[in-house]
Formats: sequence, C-alpha cells, structure tokens
Amino acid sequence: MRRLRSLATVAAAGLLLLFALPSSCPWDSAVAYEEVLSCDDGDSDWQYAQGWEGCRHVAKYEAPEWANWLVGAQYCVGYFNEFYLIVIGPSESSPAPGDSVQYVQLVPDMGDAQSRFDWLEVRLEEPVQIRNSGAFPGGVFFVGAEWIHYLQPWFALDMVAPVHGCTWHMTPGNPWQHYTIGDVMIRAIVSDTIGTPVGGATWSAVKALYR
Ligand SMILES: [Ca+2]
Repeated sequence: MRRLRSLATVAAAGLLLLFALPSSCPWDSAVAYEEVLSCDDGDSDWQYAQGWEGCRHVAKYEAPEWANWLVGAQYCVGYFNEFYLIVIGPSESSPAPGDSVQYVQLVPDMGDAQSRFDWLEVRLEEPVQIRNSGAFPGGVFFVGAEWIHYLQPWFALDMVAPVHGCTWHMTPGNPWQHYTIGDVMIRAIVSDTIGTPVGGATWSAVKALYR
C-alpha cells in the first residue's frame, strides 16, 4: 500500500512538473522571431546624409515588449565605403543619444562602389541585449553609423511626411542634434532570442515605433 501511495505521489509530482514546464519545447528556443523596425516609408526621395571622419548619424528605436536582442541593421546606402555600425543608449538627462557607444562593428568596404540607394543588411557579430536596463533604459536604443571616410558612404533620407523625427546626428566635438526635416533610412533588426532566424527579412514588419 505504501509503495502504491509513493507511486501515486511520484505520478502527481510528474504531472505537476509537466504543467509547470514552459509551453514551448526546448528545441524551439533556438528559433528566433525577428522584426525590422523602421522610421522611414521606404522611399529615399534621393536625399541623403553625409559625414566625415567621426561624424555620426543614428536612428532612435524603442524595442517592442517581446524583443530582447538587436541582431542586425539595414542601411539604405549610396556611394558605399566602409563605416562603423554603432549602437548607443539614451542620455540620462535628455532625449538625445548618450555619450558612450555600447557596440561598434566595422562594416567593411564591399569592393565595387555602390552608387545606387540600395538596402544593405548587416548582421551583428555579437547581438546586443536591448533589455539591459542600465545601458538601454525602457528598451530605447540608437543604431546608426560613424563615418570613417570623407563624404562616403551616403545614407538615404526619407523626407516625405510623415517625418517621425527618429534621427540624431553629430559632428566631432559637438553635441547631438535632432534632425527634424527627415528620417535617416537606417533600420533595426530585433529578435526575441538568439538563434536561427525564421524567415529573416520576410518576417519583417515596417513599424514606425518612435515618433
Ligand atoms: Ca516619411
């Protein structure tokens, strides 16, 4: 009888454990859901942002609740040359980007100069945890570029209303300035987990999350 009772206890405990397990299977956790966040409408309007060594242009985004990682960025570029992909957290005292760069990655020259405004997708070598409340309070982050070369590359601007005002830029030695006449066409690829992306860009949803 005691044996039966202990068997029943084990079975009940097993049942409880079964219900306590997360609903997704462990092997599902290697599959990442991704979305592309955007503050532009997709047309470059043949306007562009340029800079010189040390200049920065970034787009401000707020991570959706489900998103934990920044895994890539998309740039609408013309007259391509190498540049630094940069990720910055918000300033403590203003809506501007903060001073310290949280992540930097060289985007190498692709060889043949790219003279048209085409989308370039860059995957981060190390995904950035945008739920890090110290670096990115409220899931707010800025992703963009720092120029290495004079006036190359160009980044397309969306100048047609609505303008979401997501863009900030700076020149070396000067404070950040809010760009209000257009949105730089730099997008953020966010993911719920780190793993093999499902669908990649085909799952992308253009969202103007930051206004
Ligand atoms: Ca627009």
